[in-house]
Order: sequence, then C-alpha cells, then structure tokens
Amino acid sequence: MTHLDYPILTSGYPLGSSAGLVAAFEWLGLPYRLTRVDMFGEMRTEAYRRLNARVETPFLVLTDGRILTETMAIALWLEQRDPENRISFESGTREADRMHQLMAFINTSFTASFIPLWAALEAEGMDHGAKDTLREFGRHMVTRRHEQLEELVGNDPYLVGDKPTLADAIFVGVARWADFHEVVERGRYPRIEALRHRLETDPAFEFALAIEGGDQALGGGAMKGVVPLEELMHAAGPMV
Ligand SMILES: N[C@@H](CCC(=O)N[C@@H](CS)C(=O)NCC(=O)O)C(=O)O
Repeated sequence: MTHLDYPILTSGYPLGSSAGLVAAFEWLGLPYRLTRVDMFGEMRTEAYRRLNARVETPFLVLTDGRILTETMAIALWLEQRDPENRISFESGTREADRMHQLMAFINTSFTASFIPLWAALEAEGMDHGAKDTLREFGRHMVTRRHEQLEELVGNDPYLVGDKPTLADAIFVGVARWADFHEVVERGRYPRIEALRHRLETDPAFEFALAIEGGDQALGGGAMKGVVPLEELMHAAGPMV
C-alpha cells in the first residue's frame, strides 16, 4: 500500500481556485507537498481522468494514496486537523457556524455564478448570439452574488473575525475571476475590495500565486516540495 510522507495538493493554473487552499495549508502550517496542474493541457488527458474522473482541480492525495476531491471536502479535512483553530473555530460556536455558512455560499453560489462566463470563453463552435447570452447571464449572476456577499461581509478584517480562515481561503482563489472576466466595477463593493486586498497581499496567497506561476517559491516552510504530476499517477490510488 502507498505511503506518502505528506499529503499532496494540486495547484491548478491558470487562475485555479486551488490557490486558496494552498494559502490555507500555509496559514495552518501543516506539512504538505504541491503538484502543479496545467488545466488547459495535462488536465485534459486520460491519465488525469484516472486521478479525478470529473477532470477538475483541486484534489488532495492523502498519505495512504487515496484521492480526496472537492474543495469543501478538502477544507473540512483541514478543519479536522486544526486543533488550535488557526484557520477555523471551535466546533459548535457561533463563529464556526458563520464560517461554514460563508464557505458554502462561496463554494456554491458565488463560485457557480462564474460558470456561464467560463462556458462562453471555452465553448468551441458556439455561435456569437449564444455566447453573448451566456456572457450577459454570467454578468448578471456574478453581480447578484457580489451584492449578496457585500451584505454578508461584516466589519471584521476577515470574513469571520480577525484572522484568515477556511472561508477566506475558499473566497480568495475565486474572487480574482471577476477581474479576469472584467465584470465588476472598481469601487462598487468596498467591503469585498478591502477583504480582497488584505487577502491578496497576504504572504500565504502570494506564495500560492508564485507556485501557480511556476516560480520556485518556498513559502512559510510547511510546503515540503513540488511533485511532478507524472509521479502522482503512480502514487495515487482509488478515490475516497
Ligand atoms: N466542485 C468542484 C469544482 C472545482 C472546479 O470548478 N475546478 C475548476 C478549476 S478552479 C476546474 O477544474 N475547471 C475545469 C473545467 O471545468 O473544465 C470543487 O468545489 O472543488
């Protein structure tokens, strides 16, 4: 049976939501390794499909070789390994409930609002009219979810309280998609903007971006090395 010394998290590029989970590992300080995945290239191969049949990032290879897919499942895996509540809160508290609520909203409603924009961008052979409809719908959905999130963000420096948590991790990897698709006017959502600025200039997220960009960054010391995707094909076993 496979035994890895550390779990391995994928870092999808370009613009992978996984960058947020990389930041979460850094904030938590749990030893891990990373594997970069080109989402427009190697992710589309049969070999990758054997790792994640949904052909997506992120996934986490556990030390026994099992593969844990889905952002929420990986975030909950991290939460269970955070006894000092560095990136979470004590179970059953008001803060834990709010963090879970925000994680769910961001991972479902907020993230999903970008799907029509990605679909319009990636669709091959779709006529211009259909693409325009998708873009218009995407802009409408992204705007609506930003309005809702702006209301949900309180007066704390982070989504819940005065430290970055798993809710911020799930948010920061995806929030930048609004810039890429040029859908959100600057200055329109001041609370979201302030939060994004705080998170995007955090060394943990800057490290995640450096890895995404292929730089040889070290981070805070928890990241124990970058594993080529090719090697994962041998190390990883059945899905969880
Ligand atoms: N339900 C998955 C969705 C992950 C997801 O949307 N991943 C994107 C990158 S951030 C992806 O792999 N997209 C590739 C595609 O849809 O073709 C999760 O929450 O982890």
